[in-house]
Amino acid sequence: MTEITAPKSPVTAEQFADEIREQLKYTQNVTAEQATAADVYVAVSKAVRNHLADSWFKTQADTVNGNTKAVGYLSAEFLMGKQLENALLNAGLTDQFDKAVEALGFKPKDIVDAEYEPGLGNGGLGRLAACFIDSLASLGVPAFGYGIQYKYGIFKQKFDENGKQVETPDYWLANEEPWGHTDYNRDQKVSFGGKVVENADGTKTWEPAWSVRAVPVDYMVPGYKSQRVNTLRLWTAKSYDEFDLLAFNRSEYMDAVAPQVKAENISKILYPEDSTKVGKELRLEQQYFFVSASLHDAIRVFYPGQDKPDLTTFPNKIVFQLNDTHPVIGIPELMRILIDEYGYDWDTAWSITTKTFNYTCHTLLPEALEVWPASLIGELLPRHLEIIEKINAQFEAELKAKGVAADTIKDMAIYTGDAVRMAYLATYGGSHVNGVAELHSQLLKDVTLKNFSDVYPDKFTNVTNGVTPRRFVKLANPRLSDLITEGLGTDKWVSDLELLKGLEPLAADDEFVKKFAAVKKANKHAFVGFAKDHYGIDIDENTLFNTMVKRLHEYKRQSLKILAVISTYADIKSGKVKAEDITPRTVFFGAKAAPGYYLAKMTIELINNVSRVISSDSAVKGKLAVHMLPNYNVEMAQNLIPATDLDEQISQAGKEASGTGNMKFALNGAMTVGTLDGANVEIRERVGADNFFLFGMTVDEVEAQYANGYDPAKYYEADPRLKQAIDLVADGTFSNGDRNAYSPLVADWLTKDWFMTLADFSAYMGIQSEIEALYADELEWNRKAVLNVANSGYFSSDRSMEDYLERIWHTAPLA
Ligand code: Z15
Repeated sequence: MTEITAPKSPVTAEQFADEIREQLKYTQNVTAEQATAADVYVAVSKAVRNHLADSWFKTQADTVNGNTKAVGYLSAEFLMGKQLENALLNAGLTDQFDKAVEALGFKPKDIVDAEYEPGLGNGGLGRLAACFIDSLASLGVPAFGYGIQYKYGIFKQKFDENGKQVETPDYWLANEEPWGHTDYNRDQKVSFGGKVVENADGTKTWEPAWSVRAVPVDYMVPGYKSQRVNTLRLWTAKSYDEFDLLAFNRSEYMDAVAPQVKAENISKILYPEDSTKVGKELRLEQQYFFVSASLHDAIRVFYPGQDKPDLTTFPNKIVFQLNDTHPVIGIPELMRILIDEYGYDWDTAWSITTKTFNYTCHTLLPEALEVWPASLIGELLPRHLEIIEKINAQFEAELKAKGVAADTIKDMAIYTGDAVRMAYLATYGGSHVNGVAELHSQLLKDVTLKNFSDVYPDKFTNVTNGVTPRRFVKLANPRLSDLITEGLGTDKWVSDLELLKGLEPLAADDEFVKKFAAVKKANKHAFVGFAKDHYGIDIDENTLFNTMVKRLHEYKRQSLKILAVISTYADIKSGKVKAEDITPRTVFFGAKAAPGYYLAKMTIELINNVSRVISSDSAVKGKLAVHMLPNYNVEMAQNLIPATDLDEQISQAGKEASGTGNMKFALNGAMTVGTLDGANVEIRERVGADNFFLFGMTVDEVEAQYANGYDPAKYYEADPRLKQAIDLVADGTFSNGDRNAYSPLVADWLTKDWFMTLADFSAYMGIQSEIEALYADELEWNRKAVLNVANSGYFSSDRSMEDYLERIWHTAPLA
């Protein structure tokens, strides 16, 4: 990788202040005296964008003319987080910003806080996409992120007076949004419905019933010290029929705007499900909408002004990564474009298409692998259904020729006659398939996509996820960043995270470890202030900060954590644990539940009510506190992760594909309690078994239990602590005496418990005692935490990108 250093100081603080004043005056139309923090935020953001513009144009030109292939990252979600601080960092303007806004009479923090977080993603998958495009720009790899600019992002979560989750719309565009530029002149037409007619010459013509206008909104994606700025292109849907005159003349005024409503609905809202079923027509419309617009956009970019481009070179220009099954309709769409719009024959089109696409699978849960009813595809995209049928026929013939058994061929069907399996289509229609952690990729080959791996072993590979060290260390944890730089004698680790390894010897240096402990303490203190400001809660900073933040899902097992908390509560209250043996602890939960996910929502309600009961019980005051923090988002992550002592990664083994929170915590010097699942396995390998709190069943043990007929009630009867905890939920302790409040949850635990929370409970309680014993030795604890930081450099998304470049994309940074 060639490092192009950013100009030392593109402008002075005084010059930058003038640029801000100019923006205030001529774009915001307020005087510096009238300006509020919100005005200054917009002005600063536009001034920073101007600094990035030349690098952006140069990167675009080099992308088209250069000798390296670009990457197109197709993703229904990009969970970007706030932009300003990151843009300042990458533009090399952080110091100038601080001084300039102070000169204008503002506190830098108030300006940064004025930004509204764009929540265009649900969780790990969307945040991963954001980390990846950050790393691609930082490595200098030409890349486009392609997705949807939803009008409403992930819902805002509140809790009602009973502790139930309440969702409110996230109208993030209520105020001026300075980062996205709507490029009306680079629009694309996306069509739906209608029928396919066969022409005299045997070719097919799709006669769609309706079309929408896809208008791109461009976001600059600045690299860190790379002088490169890539593009995130998010499509928004507009109507072509601004006014239906016929309807208007019949004075059906409301009907006159119906086409606009229908068209603009497509990019109206992000589906709030994360690894749970959706299967709604509008969702398929969204998927086709952004994928079709993006493929046409790539042809426009790489073959400018050409009516008859030679698209056999398309796979040399750009390689598309399919982020989960959501964009997989891109495979038949590229076939259709090549055959129907550009006149290629089937085989040529297939050869181009299979070279163009690769597929990342992010799950092991069967319900998260999309399967669309053929009838729905047929209605919405009749030409695509034909193409899918033909792909399937070709696939079956190919399998037959390879000697695959007939019943196996049937099991592998892409098109079953009434459904289309998108994961299978992606596996057959692309060059590579990857999982997101070693264990996950292995399970894909052994279980989920076993038949495919048997026939196409070379397609399968692994790329372990990573996170960007810019946002999640440098920006989120400035104190630790300064200490790392001091310890290493360089700040190069920000773009070369394996350099953290150089901290390893310092774990033996008590003075360094004490400085590290002081950083953690300061971060905890800061979070106490953040929590007071944002949530109005009082936290005792002299407690162990124990955090579990992620989407609420049964497989992630928030239930296991809350049952353990209840058990500890009961033990303290009953005096079973002596006062001197108690490690004071504050447990933080953050989790959104999909609005239709009944048991997940009930778990949130339970956590809130456990929190309520514990906080009003003087018997545990100062010893145990639980907080369910509302609306977990990127900003909360950036504040809470650096303040955490112990993080929870306790999914049932074999269910969490990777996890990326686990990486953020390790890099910020938290200790992890976790199962052998997802990337936990690799984190533990790297940080060392002594520096990771492992517990619970392995994948093989889980499988054996399923095979033997798992009976959770057995565990309930066998462990008195578990029995007591569940009984307290059942007897109304956390529901003002109402014994029915949690009965569906209790019934599930005792009779189903699909993710074996009960089976892992005893081991989990056991490891918690070890954790508390170690925590009592402050120096030892922090020594291990330092070793977590020192050995987690591998989990940089820069490294993930290098792996994709080498194993899948076969491209390189621009010269
Ligand atoms: C999602 O956030 C993930 C997988 C999915 O299939 C969907 Cl629909 C959403 C997550 C995985 O659960 C998590 O383990 C992984 O770290 C993340 O994707 C990024 O790969």
